[in-house]
Amino acid sequence: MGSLGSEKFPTAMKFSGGVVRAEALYQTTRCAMSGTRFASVMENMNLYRVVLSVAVVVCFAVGSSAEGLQPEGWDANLKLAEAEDTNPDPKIVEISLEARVSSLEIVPGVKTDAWTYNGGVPGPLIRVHRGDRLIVHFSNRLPHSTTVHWHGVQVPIEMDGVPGVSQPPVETGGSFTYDFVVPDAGLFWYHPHVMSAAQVGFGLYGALLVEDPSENLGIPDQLVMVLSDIAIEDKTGELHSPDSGGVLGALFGREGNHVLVNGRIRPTLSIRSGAPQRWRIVNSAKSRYFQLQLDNQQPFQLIGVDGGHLEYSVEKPLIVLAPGERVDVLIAPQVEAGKPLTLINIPFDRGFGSVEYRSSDDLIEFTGSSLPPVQAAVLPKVTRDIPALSAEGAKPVSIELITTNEHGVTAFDIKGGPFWKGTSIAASLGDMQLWTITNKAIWAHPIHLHGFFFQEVDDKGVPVSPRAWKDTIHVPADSTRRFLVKLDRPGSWMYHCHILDHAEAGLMSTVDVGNTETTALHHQH
Ligand SMILES: [Cu+2]
Repeated sequence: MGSLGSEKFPTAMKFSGGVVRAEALYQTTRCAMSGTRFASVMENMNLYRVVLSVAVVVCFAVGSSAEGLQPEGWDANLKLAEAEDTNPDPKIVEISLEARVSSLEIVPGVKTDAWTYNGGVPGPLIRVHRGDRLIVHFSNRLPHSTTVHWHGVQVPIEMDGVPGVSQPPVETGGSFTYDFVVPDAGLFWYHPHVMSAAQVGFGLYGALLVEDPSENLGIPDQLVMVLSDIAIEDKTGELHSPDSGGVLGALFGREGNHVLVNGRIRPTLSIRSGAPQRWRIVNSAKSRYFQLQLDNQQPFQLIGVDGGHLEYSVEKPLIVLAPGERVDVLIAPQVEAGKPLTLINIPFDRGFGSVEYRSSDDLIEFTGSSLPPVQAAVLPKVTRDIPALSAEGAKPVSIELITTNEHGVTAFDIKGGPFWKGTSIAASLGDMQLWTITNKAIWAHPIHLHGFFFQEVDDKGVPVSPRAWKDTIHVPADSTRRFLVKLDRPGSWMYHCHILDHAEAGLMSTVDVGNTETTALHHQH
């Protein structure tokens, strides 16, 4: 075992940064997913356009992008800065990304030396089209080494941003060029994989929006929301120490004392009541779950999750996002005159201590604009052809997430594969594996697999409905979850809890696909 890249950080955080077995195998990124089926979408859309245009005399030109219905500048209080594409080639997006400490006013009245990408929390929104090549000239001006991991993007292993596995850590003053094809549409995100609980907690995260040029839902009023939290001393603006609360803090998973949407505390948006909006949401918090509700109880139409659209859209009164997860929802918020509508976060029960004595947080306040309300907006139903993976012949892999107590120190462990003991799951290239993850802890664990999408299945191995491509799965306390995954790209791929304190307290290992020349000890059948 070699460097964990954490010497400059508190010893409590020593399990940082990833595995040290280095292997860089290359395979061109490719699209393993089938495209969205649009015929039925368009059918619904045409009906929807007619209804809308009659109701508000707004004309949607068929074949061209529709005009938004919201007032000018409606999203100004929430809009993310966008990374500038410096490459004239329409199929290449080339950007610069610098990690640096910047003084920001996150809590009103005080300055915080946050860790940022390009000076912002969150970092800039990166926008590409499916199939584009993304080139990121990354430079590190932080006082510590770092990397950039592209959460959910099916990159080749050497672009995965895990120090010691896919690349050396980028030292202070160093740089690295990430260069890969983005194969799938959806909302993804980027963050460090070195001291990730500390670095993400200090502000290092950003969204990557991958749009499908052939998609047309006819809802141009779109918000990208990066949900997070941050731990700041309110009087001084100082960041809390990443090891605050000691072992108990790590076991629970440290949550910040301020909840942020796109780096802002409780922003206000002036909107046109009843006009449909599309929200792309990522939970970038290092430990906090979000459970979203509109305080008028209006349901959301959930059309997509981590890996793009669902098999079919579903109506949800509440949206739960574990750390690392994303959703794509449609909503036509109804705002009454003089009565604001609030998007709230209801404490989600992720185990011991997570809901007791806690109240809801206000995330965004919507007020009604002077524009006339839009009546009878029918949200389009979205469908996608997602072929069901089959458990027949799949190799079973059993993972137990346990709590340990050695020498009086409580920690987490993965039975069979804690990474610092040099074990991992082995797979042959192209294997279909059926993972059974049993959580024996008193806290939930959102488990993220790098490099692949999977399908959650029931206890008979049948994909749950609606079928979805996922890369992060919520495993409640004292529960079991299963998924099927086709491991068709070589490399040593991390899987870990996305409560980043938990990952560093032991819930982190790899699945080694193909001849990675690593010490994979467990091949479970
Ligand atoms: Cu966990």
